[in-house]
This record gives sequence, structure tokens and C-alpha cells, in this order.
Amino acid sequence: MYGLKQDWIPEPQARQFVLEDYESGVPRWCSGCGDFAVLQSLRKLARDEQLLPEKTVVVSGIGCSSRLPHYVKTYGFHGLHGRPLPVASGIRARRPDLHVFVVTGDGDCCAIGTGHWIHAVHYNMKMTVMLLDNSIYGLTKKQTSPTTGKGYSSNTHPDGAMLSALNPLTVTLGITNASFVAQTVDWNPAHLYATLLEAHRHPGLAFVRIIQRCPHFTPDAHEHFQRDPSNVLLLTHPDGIPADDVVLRVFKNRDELDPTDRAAALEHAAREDVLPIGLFLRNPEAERYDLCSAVGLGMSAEKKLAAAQAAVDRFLI
Ligand SMILES: Cc1ncc(C[n+]2csc(CCOP(=O)(O)OP(=O)(O)O)c2C)c(N)n1
Ligand code: SF4
Ligand SMILES: [Mg+2]
Repeated sequence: MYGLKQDWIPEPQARQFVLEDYESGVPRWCSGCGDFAVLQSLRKLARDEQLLPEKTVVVSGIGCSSRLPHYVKTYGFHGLHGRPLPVASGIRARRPDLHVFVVTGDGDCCAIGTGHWIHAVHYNMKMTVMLLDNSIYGLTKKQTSPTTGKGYSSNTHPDGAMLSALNPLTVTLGITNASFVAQTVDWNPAHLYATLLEAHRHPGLAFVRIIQRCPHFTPDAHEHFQRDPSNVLLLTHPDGIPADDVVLRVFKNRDELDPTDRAAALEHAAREDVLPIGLFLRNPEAERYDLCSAVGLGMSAEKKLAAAQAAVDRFLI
């Protein structure tokens, strides 16, 4: 005899994701571009954390770096230049069940998107923000960006940038309610990965500046740090970015920095004699706007209507 129809329905299987499950498309970046390393680290993080693809979203603006969402098989939003943070904030506010990642460039975040950058950090909604800083406008073929070094020649400033570069770390550290600020480099996959993992696990907005190689337009901008690791200062602390043997073997120049000490963080972030990498600030207790805006989520349509009516009635005269 045949059993009931329910007996034929297979038990739902536990899902196990491998790296290939997060791969999508063929990246259209120049060979040697640092964006590849960030993409690989993000896919690895998704695999290691077993992030459900349908519960993950990668949001970007416009730029070479902002093409990244196309290459991750999750939800993605390749938006408008300078606007990934308001888009990501909107997603976060209404869908607290999603893992939100933001990819932005130095032009995208630190020029046209500056207002959004400041307010997103202040709002401290849970998301991982990756600033891929190649010190140039890459996609539009080599214009000076706010993080281009003084004297660096570009198509807009052939005789060299006239101003000293804006420092995205000191700016972010200065924003009220900043809760996680870190810096890493694309050419050390172990440190890059460890930083992104800590950022993803942080309960709030985690801002990670990634010094990114652009062999096409700024091949010599970071060479100094890449060729000689003693020009890099590894920030260590028991509550900082965990450094494994691979990282410690490369970066011998180290300093301990307590990530609760904002004044010390600002001092380290401003250093120009070395490139500091590691965690500058961590405050898991900082206020979060997404927790406030989540009030009302899941309310029935009737309750929402009644609440809206009550709010309007307050103005009855
Ligand atoms: C509103 C608007 N202004 C200007 C542009 C042109 N534009 C596209 S990408 C870009 C700069 C990209 O530089 P960056 O954010 O550093 O990204 P990268 O290409 O270096 O990764 C500019 C100015 C645009 N697409 N939209
Ligand atoms: S122009 Fe630079 S940032 Fe853009 S893909 Fe090529 S190497 Fe990467
Ligand atoms: Mg750039």
C-alpha cells in the first residue's frame, strides 16, 4: 500500500556551501588589480561563516571596485556613484535579517559620497563597509581623488595633486558614534581576511579601509609599503585583529594599540612615516539606529494602520 502523500516529501537537507556557491561571472578587472583579493576574501568569509546567499546582500556605488557585487552569488545592488551607504542603510533598516556588505571606492566614499559616509558612521547600523582605496578614480581613467598623494600626477593634475591626501581613518575616527575602524592591505590575504571577519562579526557599522593596488593607474602609489614590510606598522592587541604566524612573520614592525583608546587611535591613524594596519577602534556598545528603526517591524497591517491613525490624530484640533 502507498503511504500518505506527506511521507513522500523528502526531509529538508542541511545546506553546506562551498566557495563555488558564492562565485558569479568573470571579473572585469585588470590583471594584478587588488579588487581580486578583496573578492576572494569576501567569498571565503561567506563560505566560512556559511552565510545563506539569499540572506546576504552586497551593495556598491560606481567605480572599478563597485563592480564587485556582480561577482558574488548573493543579492547585490550596483547603485549610483557615492550612494551605496544610504542604500545599504535602507536595506538594513527594513531587513535586519540580512548580512549587509558595502563596497565603495575612494572617489565613491570620500568625494561624492562624503555626506553619506559621515551620517552612515553616525547611524552605526550593522554592516561591513569596505573602502577599496587605490588613491585614484580608476573607472574613469585616472583623475585625482581625495586620497591621491600630494604631487601625484593624474589626468586632472598632470603636474601633481596640489593638496595633501585626505585621511579616511582620521575622518571616520572623528565621527560621533564610530564603533569599528580598521585598516588592512589587499596584498596580505591573511590580514585582509582576519580584518573582514572581525568587521563582519562586529555589532554595528564596521569601517575597513583596504589599501588597494591599481597596477594600471597608480602602480607606484603603495609600492613602498608592499616591497618593504618594515614600512608597515602592525597594530596588535588581544582585542584587536588576530594575527597568525603568517602575518607575524611578514610584519615585524609592531605596536600595541588598545582599540578602546580613541585618542591613541587618532594619533596612530595620522602617522605618515609608516602605514599602520590593524584595529584602531572597537566599541560594541555604541548606539545603533537600526535597533531603533526596527521598532514596528513585523507589525500586522491593521496595527500599522491604527498606529498611523493615532499619530495623525495627535494633530486634531
Ligand atoms: C553622479 C556621478 N558622477 C560622476 C560619475 C563618474 N564616475 C564614475 S566612477 C567615478 C570615480 C570612481 O573612483 P573610485 O570611487 O575611487 O572607484 P575606483 O574606480 O577607483 O575603484 C566617477 C567620477 C558617475 N558615474 N556618476
Ligand atoms: S583600473 Fe585599476 S582599479 Fe580599475 S580594474 Fe584596473 S587595476 Fe583595478
Ligand atoms: Mg579609487
